[in-house]
Amino acid sequence: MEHSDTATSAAHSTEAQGNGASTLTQVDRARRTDPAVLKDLLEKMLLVRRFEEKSAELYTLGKIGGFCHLYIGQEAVGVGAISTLSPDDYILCSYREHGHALVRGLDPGEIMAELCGKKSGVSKGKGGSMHLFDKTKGFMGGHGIVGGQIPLATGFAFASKYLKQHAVTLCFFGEAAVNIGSFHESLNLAALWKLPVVYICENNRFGMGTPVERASSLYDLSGKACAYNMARAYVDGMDVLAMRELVMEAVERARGDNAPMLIEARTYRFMGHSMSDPVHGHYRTKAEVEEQKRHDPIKMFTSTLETLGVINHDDVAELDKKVREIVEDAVAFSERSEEPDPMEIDTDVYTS
Ligand SMILES: Cc1ncc(C[n+]2csc(CCOP(=O)(O)OP(=O)(O)O)c2C)c(N)n1
Repeated sequence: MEHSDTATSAAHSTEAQGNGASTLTQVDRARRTDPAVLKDLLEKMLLVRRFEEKSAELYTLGKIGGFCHLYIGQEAVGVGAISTLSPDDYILCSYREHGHALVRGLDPGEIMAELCGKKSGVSKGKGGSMHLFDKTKGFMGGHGIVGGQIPLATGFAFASKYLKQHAVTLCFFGEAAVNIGSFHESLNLAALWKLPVVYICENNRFGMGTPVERASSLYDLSGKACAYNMARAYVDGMDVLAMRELVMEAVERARGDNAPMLIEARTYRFMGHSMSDPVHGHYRTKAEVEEQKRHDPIKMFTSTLETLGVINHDDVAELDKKVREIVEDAVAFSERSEEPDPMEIDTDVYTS
């Protein structure tokens, strides 16, 4: 089958639509970005990576129950995108959301406690890995039903426009979700009603063990927006700065003109679908995963910053030490925390 990488534009053509084909390198983008921002992006990607590595360890020790989907390999997408938001904006994600929650500033200890089912977790230990929430930070989950967050995000965008809050909603989902009916219903209404929402499809190439080519008739998934007269772009999801620049533009347009957008971030998952799945399985080879790791977003970004002299080897070691300590403190906090009271099982189901 041929890759139908169409560059067809929707009627709301924007400069951003050319972004996927941009010839700018990461070094070019880094040169025009504040060094403090660059360091912050690297620190956040490192924090997510170390947190996820620790989560894998705790899962193996049986301290994390249920499902646990890691974000290793995809860090540039969440970090780049969320770095563009204001405190009043909203974020909705799939179950692969530990990284998004960390970047949004949810407390690492409370996230870890949630993964371990503890009372001090962000969802009182009753949601687990797939259901991280913090209303005070506009972090509205963590959703286990594939694509379930897409109509909810559309509703948040509708509400914030209706209430004139000027908030933007970022909605993250995997590429398998674009074949869910409510994805199409949501995009149609968001375009029709001009809602301030940016849909970010994290195309990590596999829905569990199914490669995207076996599930979607269109390989350029951003092209799905054309059916709804919506702006769209695809972007290298391994490049944190390309991600940040594109989402910044999309967020500004959403906030200013109430124009929604679909972004396809092309990325790769280095781990298995969830912790209970093999890394390679029958659907990809070890060699393929190793080849993809050459584009590790953290290694590439570190090398860019070193090339430009923004950081040196010692700075990286120091940052890494700092985030490892944050993760260790998060684990210690979780270990100290109590289990939820069984009598709490049916509280918090409905709001009063
Ligand atoms: C409606 C629904 N169908 C099936 C499942 C089972 N399931 C869980 S994850 C998954 C794959 C989703 O892949 P994708 O959307 O690409 O996200 P990724 O896991 O790659 O981040 C499936 C089919 C589900 N949770 N919900």
